[in-house]
Amino acid sequence: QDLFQAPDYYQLDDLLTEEHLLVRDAAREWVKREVSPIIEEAAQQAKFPSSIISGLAEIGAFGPYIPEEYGGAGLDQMSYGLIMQEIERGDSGVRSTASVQSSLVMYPIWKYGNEEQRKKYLPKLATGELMGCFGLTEPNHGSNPGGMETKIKDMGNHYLLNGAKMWISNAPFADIAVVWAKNEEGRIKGLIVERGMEGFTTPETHNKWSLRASSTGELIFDNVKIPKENILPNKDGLGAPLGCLDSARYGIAWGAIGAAMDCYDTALRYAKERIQFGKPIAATQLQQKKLAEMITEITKAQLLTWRLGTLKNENKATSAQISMAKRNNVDMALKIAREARQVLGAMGITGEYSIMRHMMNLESVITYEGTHDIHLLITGMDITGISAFK
Ligand code: TGC
Ligand code: FAD
Repeated sequence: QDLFQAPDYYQLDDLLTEEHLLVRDAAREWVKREVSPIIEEAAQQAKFPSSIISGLAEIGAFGPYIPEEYGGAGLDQMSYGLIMQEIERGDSGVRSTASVQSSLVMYPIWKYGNEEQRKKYLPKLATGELMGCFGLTEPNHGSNPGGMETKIKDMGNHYLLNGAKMWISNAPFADIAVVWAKNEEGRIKGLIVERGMEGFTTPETHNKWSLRASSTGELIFDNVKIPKENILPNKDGLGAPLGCLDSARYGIAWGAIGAAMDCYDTALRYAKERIQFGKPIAATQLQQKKLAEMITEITKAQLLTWRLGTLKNENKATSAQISMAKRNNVDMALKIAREARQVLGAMGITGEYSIMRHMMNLESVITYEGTHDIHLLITGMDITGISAFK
């Protein structure tokens, strides 16, 4: 296969620094070399390709913006976004692993943990020596995590954890889980649960048609003893896990552009090569409409996301702005995947091409980290000042 084409219709590369371009190109080259050749097979087999963990660490995908003193790459938010874009060009499931490790495990330990917790866990998470997962969603509480039933009880020298989390990325193989549970006063606390603690199990969720190269499971807590030093002391309440989601949603906004680029690029090449009625299908107005709309939507998403990156770098991005970008870009990518699949005709349904895999993956991406509906209602709440959730 040729090199990835990178649509840059509005010369956005001119707005990036040398460092951004270096970081992006290193991630792009790694994805092409290490992810593209193996990902279709991994998805077909529904197996997480654990061989890529060390490579993800090497390109800085685990904690891109975590300071170097804790083993992170010490990069800015734009670089973080560009890495996510390149990884999701390969596969949303691989990007999920990086998102969870960076924004949902390393971020809360860095922001809400104490110095001992940071030093104990972050360097090993950055190299992939330790892998983590994030337990917020429960069987009865998905969009409404504030209703969670998982709870901790103070036993004097430790806490006792009981409850269950569901749909947890990386759970089946994670070494640690950042888990959100209510204390006896009903206040949400973050805690670090380690594999091997008695009463803690992580059964795998099977039969997914989406995100098949990502491993998903449950977290079951049956009277698990949690040492007090495993509680994240510096923030509690629902705002703590939601703060982590802001960081992950920002990365997903970039990642979705990567998936869309790959679908567009594949459809464009195919349309130029596929001859029907004596001419390339790219010569027909209908296929040109599809391709022209795809590049228009990708370009709009790139501009929105670049601006969001600059706001993030200045610490000025609001949660509502992040929601808008996550919602817009994932929807854009899913629509492009559906259109691109049709450009390829029957070939589009096979694993010879990446489009159908992207399309199925994006059905998860449009649901996790806040559904398409929830992000619309977050925008609605932001512009009207009225919450539709209450
Ligand atoms: P609400 O009353 O609005 O807020 C409660 C407290 O939280 C604060 N807050 C935020 N803080 C930081 N970031 C945000 N985005 C925040 N949104 C709200 C808020 O200020 C308040 O603070 P305080 O101090 O006043 O208490 O809460 P609500 O119960 O009405 O719910 C709001 C809602 C629906 C928007 C929220 O619950 C939500 O976002 N639901 C969606 C759930 C979700 O996204 N789950 C994701 C689970 S993790 C996942 O999917 C990982 S997939 C990863 C992968 O594989 O890539
Ligand atoms: P529900 O909340 O039951 O929603 C069902 C439908 O109702 C949706 O269409 C929703 O938009 C709609 N709806 C809900 N409330 C409203 C409302 N107020 N108004 C209008 N419509 C509404 N979670 C984690 O904690 N950690 C993870 O690592 C993780 N990984 C995941 C990986 C995968 C592959 C998937 C699919 C999910 C993952 N999740 C994870 C869970 C994910 O965050 C939830 O699935 C998501 O938040 C939605 O919750 P739900 O599935 O329970 O849907």
